[in-house]
Amino acid sequence: MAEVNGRRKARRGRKAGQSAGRRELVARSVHSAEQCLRDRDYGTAYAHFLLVLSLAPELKDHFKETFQYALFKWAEELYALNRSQDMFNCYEQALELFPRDDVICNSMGEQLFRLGFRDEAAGYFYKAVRLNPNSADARENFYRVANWLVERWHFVMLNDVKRNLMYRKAIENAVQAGCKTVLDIGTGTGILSMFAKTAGAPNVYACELSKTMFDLACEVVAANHMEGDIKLLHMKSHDVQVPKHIPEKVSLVVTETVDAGLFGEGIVETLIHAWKNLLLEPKPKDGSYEYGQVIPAGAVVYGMVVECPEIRRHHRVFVSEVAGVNIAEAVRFSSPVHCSHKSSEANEPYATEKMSRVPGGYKALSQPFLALTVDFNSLEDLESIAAGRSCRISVLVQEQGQLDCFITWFVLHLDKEHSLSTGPSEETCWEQAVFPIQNLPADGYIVNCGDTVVLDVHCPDCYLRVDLVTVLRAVEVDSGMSSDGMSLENEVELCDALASLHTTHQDTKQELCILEPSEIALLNNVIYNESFKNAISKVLSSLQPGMNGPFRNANDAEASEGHFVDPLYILDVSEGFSILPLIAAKLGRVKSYSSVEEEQHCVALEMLLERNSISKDSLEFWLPQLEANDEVLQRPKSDKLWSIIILDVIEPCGLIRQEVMEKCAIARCLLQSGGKIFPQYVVIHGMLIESNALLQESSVQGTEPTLGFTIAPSINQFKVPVHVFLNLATLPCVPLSDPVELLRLDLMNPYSNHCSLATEVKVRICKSGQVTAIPFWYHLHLDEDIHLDTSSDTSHWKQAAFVLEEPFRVEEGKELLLGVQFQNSNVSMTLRQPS
Ligand code: 44T
Repeated sequence: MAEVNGRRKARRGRKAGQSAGRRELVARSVHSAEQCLRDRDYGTAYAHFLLVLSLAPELKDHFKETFQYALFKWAEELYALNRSQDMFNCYEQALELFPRDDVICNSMGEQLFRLGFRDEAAGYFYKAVRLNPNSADARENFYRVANWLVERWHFVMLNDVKRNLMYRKAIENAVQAGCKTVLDIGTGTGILSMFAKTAGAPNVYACELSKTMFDLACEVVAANHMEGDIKLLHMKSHDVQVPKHIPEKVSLVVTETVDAGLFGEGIVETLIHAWKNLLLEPKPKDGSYEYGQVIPAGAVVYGMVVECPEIRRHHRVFVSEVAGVNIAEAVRFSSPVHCSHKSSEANEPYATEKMSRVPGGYKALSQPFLALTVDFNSLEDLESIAAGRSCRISVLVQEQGQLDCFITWFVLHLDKEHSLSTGPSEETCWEQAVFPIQNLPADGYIVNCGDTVVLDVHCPDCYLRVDLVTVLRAVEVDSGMSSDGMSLENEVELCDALASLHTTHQDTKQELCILEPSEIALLNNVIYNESFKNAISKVLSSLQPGMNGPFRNANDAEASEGHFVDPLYILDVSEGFSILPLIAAKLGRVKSYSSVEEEQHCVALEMLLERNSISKDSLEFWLPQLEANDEVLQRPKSDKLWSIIILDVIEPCGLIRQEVMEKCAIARCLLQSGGKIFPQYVVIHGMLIESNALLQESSVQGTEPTLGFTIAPSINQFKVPVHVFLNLATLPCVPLSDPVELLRLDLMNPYSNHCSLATEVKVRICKSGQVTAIPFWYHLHLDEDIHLDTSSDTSHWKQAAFVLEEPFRVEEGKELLLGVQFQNSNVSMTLRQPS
């Protein structure tokens, strides 16, 4: 016994000694950590804190914020050193210590996001919001990724009763006709699988490649008490193996892995793989055994030749001069959505638009033509498409107009009785694929009645492509070219050769510069560029008292004065391609700094400089001169200040750019006396509307549209309050108030905005109804007289809308109070009755 006690004592003594040692180690480490923080040695400080908090968890509360500070500082350094793996390891260690800390979670998400790991980032933002629903940062971050993880069309499709009914009927018919085993490829929220199960299919499998959608499907299936009935797999169908993942080949594949261009989600490869590996043999002639089949059974793609000014101004630079700068010859601007038979894979094959909602509308120049048919139940047919089967089609022009684009849509034949059309004049949630036409000679776009447009339809990399081959003019056809015995085929080849001769000849001198559609719209926007030119000249003349009247060219200025004159400095920090520095340089005695980043943008600006005989010295590229991209806002030279700083305040999607007020605060300190920030102030405008269309895109509207299944609560977790990229001019809605000014952001005095503002404005109701959303747009005031309206029909900006959590009933003639909050560049709104 004595011995046992002795041993216990010894252990206790050792323990006491250990704990004293531990205390001392902790104290020393705390001391070192704090010293390192003072020395800005964040890596070592972080390591010391890690040790402290592992040894003494009771200190976690006390040191939480200091620990976070050390972690974030060290993470920044690791990021700058390109040691992102080390950075993530630090975050993971930190989260082991503080598993329920929303700030660390959110910060981890931000790091993942900026390195491109969006799925993972979303998980952390989501967790941060759950841990602390009041964290505005985490919420905004979550909204940003939610938009990307669960695309808004999921809501639209789930709300589309016609589509849901059609799929349900087709699946019921197939199951009742004997399909026992079903595989749902790209299950999304699992709705088609649930149709199959409810129709009586004994074995239902489903696969989904997106982790977020797979998790959602699991939740939805459980919410509908079918978790034992549907086997969900988080994988691409191509990786599904029999019997490893599913025990048997299936008799029915259901899928809706189609995009606006039909093939863009890879349905051709998906079904080739399924026919070879996952489906029973196709239907035998005598129907004697259980066979495999696919819903949809097939599809027919239709096309049309279209005139559409809105698509034209986004995909083709058609102005030859921009506020005094000639852009006609030196550079060939082109949209990334390319529609020529020489198109390379780097190009996007098509844009998508809901043609019924394109501002300014469109005009059909031809009848719809059949472009392609595909039988999803025929492996042979699928393989011929994958092999690049191409089809040359001649389309008769029936209306005079401009050849702006081809559009395509399709009819999805689910089975013999049920089909869905995605056509432009259909009541459908679908967009159409748009193939803009570009690079014709300026006079080549006009087509007349009787002309023939020759095009190729094919599917080279499993994306549908429609390429213009040539236009046969009615006069040429009439004058016997096709009646001299030459077949159309040969004739077209001839034209083809001529056409490509024509373009290669053009290519030799011009520099190619590929611009985003919104950048093209900006170049075409005369009002935007002229407004900037006028506002810039006003500031310049106020700062150069000697220079009255029209400005002289930079060269004249130097020549006439005969000695070195100090130029005025102008900085343009617009995102993407901007020609404003050239417009400014052309005004004379100016040194313009452009912050374009892409090589092709720099080259284009240099070519335009030369072409416009502007002195080379008057344009500088700003970013390459700086050590880091986030240091754009500095003095032009150590002893100089800027006369004008142009900030890009609004994103093309209609939101205020992140950190713009912070940028303003810095910019303000870099301005010479009398210098200006453009825009000087921004006024946010908005109005109350009732819009069912916006609601449909915003969240699943109960169980009715999903035919009784409970899907809404799960997917609506990904609902976001602010919708972007709207065309307000064509959004189906009823205005319930006049437009009102909501908030003024003063960029010349950014401190008064403090990055966070809140006001309440009175709104008069002009029509009774349910307010569902508040669209908003901006007036950018370059000065007191000149402003740009982001909702105008020449704008390269789209609009945004704040969708209310619940519709708000309003009565005509009454007044309401609309609260507007602006924080960290995010706008939110609340509506209430005046008390
Ligand atoms: N867009 C429609 C596409 N998937 C619709 O991860 C229509 C767009 C649209 N899973 C406006 C309106 C509309 N194996 O969750 C996705 C995707 C998944 C697969 C497993 C595969 N081989 C695939 C391929 C895709 O399937 C789901 C649906 S795909 C797209 C559907 C309202 N803008």
